[in-house]
Amino acid sequence: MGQAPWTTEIDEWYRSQIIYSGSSFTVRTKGGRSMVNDPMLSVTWYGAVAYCNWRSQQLGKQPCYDSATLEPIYPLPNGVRLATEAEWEYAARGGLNGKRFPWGDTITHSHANYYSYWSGGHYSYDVSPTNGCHPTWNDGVYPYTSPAGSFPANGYGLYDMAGNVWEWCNDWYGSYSSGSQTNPTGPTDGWSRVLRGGYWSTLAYYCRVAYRYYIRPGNRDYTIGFRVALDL
Ligand SMILES: [Ca+2]
Ligand SMILES: [Ca+2]
Repeated sequence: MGQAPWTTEIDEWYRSQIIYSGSSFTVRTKGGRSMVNDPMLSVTWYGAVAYCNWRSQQLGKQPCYDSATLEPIYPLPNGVRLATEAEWEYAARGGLNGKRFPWGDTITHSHANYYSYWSGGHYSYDVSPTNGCHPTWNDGVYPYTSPAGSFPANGYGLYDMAGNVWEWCNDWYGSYSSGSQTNPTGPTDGWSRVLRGGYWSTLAYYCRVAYRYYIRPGNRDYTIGFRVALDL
């Protein structure tokens, strides 16, 4: 039996931007552009936290995840880890209070890498005159990610908190408690881990700083990446 016809397509779907030659790893080039400054993607939650532990080791910090199970260690040690969901949203807001996005209440393609609806579309706060995926980063070859720093930073100096790729958070996904909490670390157990921020082909609604998404931690997709946090 020959190679399944969908093998190439699946490979495309799961592309991480990293190529293994059998002896070494390199960052791939897409359409003549090196992806070295684009977000890494197609990584499971476990892959992301394994990276965090490796990075902690490089920096002489404590690992934040159990080396056998890769579950978070609580209280969270002072090492490299994924942001808690609360930390992520705090960081995304960039010091603004009650705004829909990291910069304000409306969104255009000058702010972020996302899918803009046609005017008169679903969301009145999506005011981009351009439509569909971002015209600069839509090169016809998935994924349409953009290099870090392609859009203005938010008030905390952070890039791409809205759009580009979904970002794994540390927490299990679950309902918020009714009472207020200080520095919550999420439910103690669950099925899915939190994703935040939307990606290059999500609508404005999903790029809002309050929008919560989730997926099984063993899943990977070329829309999902991660960003790390470190207590100083
Ligand atoms: Ca539009
Ligand atoms: Ca993002």
